[in-house]
Amino acid sequence: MTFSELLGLPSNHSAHGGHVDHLIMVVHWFMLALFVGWTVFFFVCLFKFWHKRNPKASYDGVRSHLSSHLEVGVIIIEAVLLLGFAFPLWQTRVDSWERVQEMDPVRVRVVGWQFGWTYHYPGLDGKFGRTDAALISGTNDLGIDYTDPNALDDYTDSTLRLPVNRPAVLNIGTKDVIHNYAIVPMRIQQDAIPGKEIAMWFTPVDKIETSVVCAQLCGEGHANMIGNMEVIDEKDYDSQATSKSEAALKANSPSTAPEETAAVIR
Ligand SMILES: [Cu+2]
Repeated sequence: MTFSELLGLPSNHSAHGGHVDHLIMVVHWFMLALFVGWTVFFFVCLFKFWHKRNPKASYDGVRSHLSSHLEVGVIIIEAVLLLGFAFPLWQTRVDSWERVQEMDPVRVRVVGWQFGWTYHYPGLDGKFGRTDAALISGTNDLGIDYTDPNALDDYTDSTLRLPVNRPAVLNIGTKDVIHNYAIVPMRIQQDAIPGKEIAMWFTPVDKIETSVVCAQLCGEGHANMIGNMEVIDEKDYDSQATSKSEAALKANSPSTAPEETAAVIR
């Protein structure tokens, strides 16, 4: 049994997740050491300061410097955790942004709402169409502006589909309140802030079907914000993306279906 299984964490399926698990493991061993240490200290105090052994209160207090040394020891270990593990992990994440751009990542906009997630794919042109909250309607739940040429081949989905072993950049946003988009098996999550789009990225390394959740209490239906995620073969992903994008282009192009497009814009 691995340490993450012992903690009840689902298995990791992303390229960077092993480092996150390692940090979680180190922190837990440290907490265990603190727990054992403080428990021993507690019982030593019970024994040493037992009222029968000390009928009269001491007004001198503690003379030894042991507790100071222990405190300094704890500070050193915490500093090692922060500077030796947490900062480098964060630095690798932040510094990899430029590198990820050069690796032809898959891009998806993730839009949270009360209570679910909708995905906006850029289509074959790789460019997201403009969106405007004023355009949100019963038939256009993300407010995509179909007068923007980049929007014509965009499509939306309620399932997140990504190709395996290719970096994915997800832009996290929300239509209403603050949510938090979390994919625990990918060891990644990001707050969804109204009016902002914040990118997060990771590389799925296994073909799996799993779920995403909202990790920020956002209302009475918060617990319903479980969404599906599928990591599939790059070939399957490409053929799916192509057919959906082509279908969207056909449906949204003004030349082929002017009435329908007008209805969508309205
Ligand atoms: Cu939520």
